[in-house]
Amino acid sequence: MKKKTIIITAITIAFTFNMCNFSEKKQKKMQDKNDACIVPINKEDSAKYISKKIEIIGEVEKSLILTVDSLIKMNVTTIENFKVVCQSGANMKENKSCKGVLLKDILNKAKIKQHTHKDRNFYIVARATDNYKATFSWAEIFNNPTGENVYVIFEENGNPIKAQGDMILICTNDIKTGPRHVYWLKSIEVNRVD
Ligand SMILES: Nc1nc2c(c(=O)[nH]1)N[C@H]1C(S)=C(S)[C@@H](COP(=O)(O)O)O[C@H]1N2
Ligand SMILES: [Mo]
Repeated sequence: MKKKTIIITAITIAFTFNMCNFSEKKQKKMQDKNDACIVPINKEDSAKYISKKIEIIGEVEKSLILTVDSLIKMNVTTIENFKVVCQSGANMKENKSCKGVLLKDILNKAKIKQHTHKDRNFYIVARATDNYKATFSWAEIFNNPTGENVYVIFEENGNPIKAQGDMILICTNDIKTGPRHVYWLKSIEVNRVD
């Protein structure tokens, strides 16, 4: 009798555990599907996300509206062999060359509102029209080599950016460059940490 109870209890525990595991796996699969990098978007739908301008807003002295034409007039750099690698490790895109302007130069033009020299706890959000976003800290841009690697690009392999246009924000020294590769870029927002 005792043995039987033990066996039934053991089976119940094993079954419950397996069910939990099963639903966890199912949940993970569904999440992966939602987070997938390759979400097929048809041409018409993707055209709706294209942004012709970027706004530099928030804690800045001068809010700016920039277009490809205004970037061309700034200090333009050519970036060679830039690869977009997803967090998953998948290779998404490879550019032989692209042209862009340092985010640092753009922020210096808008001038971050620093009240004192200790007032440097800002975070900068690069946001796209589909609300995809990437975040940088003031220190990364202004007190770290990363500042020399964050660009707003407007040209890939000698051509204007079309489907992902007009401008893309990139960070060339990230380990996985996919996450902070923001296409359909529409704004750069400067926020002070309270
Ligand atoms: N606006 C916007 N930018 C984005 C994404 C997005 O969904 N929307 N996906 C990111 C992801 S997850 C990756 S890996 C890279 C490359 O994605 P792609 O293959 O769609 O170009 O872009 C990033 N930039
Ligand atoms: Mo990704």
